[in-house]
Amino acid sequence: MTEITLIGVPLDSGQTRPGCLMGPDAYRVAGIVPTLTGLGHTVRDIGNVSHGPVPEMPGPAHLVRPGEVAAWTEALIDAGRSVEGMPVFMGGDHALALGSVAGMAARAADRDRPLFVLWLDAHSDFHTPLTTESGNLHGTPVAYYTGQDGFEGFPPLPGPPVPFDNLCMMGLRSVDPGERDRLAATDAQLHDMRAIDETGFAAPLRDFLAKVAAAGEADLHVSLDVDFLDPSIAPAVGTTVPGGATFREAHLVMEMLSESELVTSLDLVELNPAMDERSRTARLMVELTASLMGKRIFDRPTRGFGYGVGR
Ligand code: 5AB
Ligand code: MN
Ligand code: MN
Ligand code: MN
Repeated sequence: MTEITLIGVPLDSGQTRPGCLMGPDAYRVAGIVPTLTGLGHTVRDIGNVSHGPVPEMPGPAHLVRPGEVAAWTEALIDAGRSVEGMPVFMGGDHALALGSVAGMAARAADRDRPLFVLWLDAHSDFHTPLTTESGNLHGTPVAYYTGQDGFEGFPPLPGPPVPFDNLCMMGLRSVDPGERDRLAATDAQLHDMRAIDETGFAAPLRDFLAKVAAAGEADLHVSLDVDFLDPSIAPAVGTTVPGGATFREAHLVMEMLSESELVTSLDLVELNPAMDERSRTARLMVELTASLMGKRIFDRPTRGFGYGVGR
């Protein structure tokens, strides 16, 4: 069983629509603590973290609250790096992943392990402060933690940048021209919905998990953006894009991740409770977290199940 640390991140400065700052409490109201303890885990909710002083930032004038995002990044690197067991970052918009992933990369390096990242999102979030048209920094975390230029004024990465070879994205269906070619030129494993329509999620996910397992002692961070899901099942997000993962597809992804026993940290991001319908999106995100943390229909072999290598 896993020691889980819930970290509330009431951050909504990565974009302009208010509401994401209620995310952590929406997960609590939707029962994330009893759901996870009911699966046999030890759960510690450390409450909501806050950030320190907001710096003056250089960079383009159209950036939305860059100083706040920089301050959050610093705070989240600190909050995550020293956690033993499994941190779950309850957002908050996706700008939280500048800090969560950078912190997890540093934590992995502290333990002499590589960090792998599974990015479940309609968007590739590969803008930099210099390429973003919207100015919304929730569209930039992947560029930050892979060490791209353009993040002047943000905290320097506290550990190694995440190598593109260790990054897998699934669910992509809204990639801006400014991110597309730069991303396609990398070694990241990019599974857009066009590809998923053809193969399903299982085959490419199995390949990625086999790669993580083959790395031996390694950490795996999963970043789950609500808009990975189809808006018909998950309406509570500012950036809905049609054609997302269905209820069963999303659960299958989580169940396979659980069976792999490889996941060491998680982001739950972009939930906007002000846009929810009777908490259904919050409850779905909690249910998906339960599937990731071992909730099963039937028990089945776990260690090495389907991935070639056990741990
Ligand atoms: B999210 C867009 N690419 O840069 C931009 O929801 C959307 O964290 C970013 O994935 C979406 O503003 C960021 C158009
Ligand atoms: Mn995102
Ligand atoms: Mn998104
Ligand atoms: Mn969004």
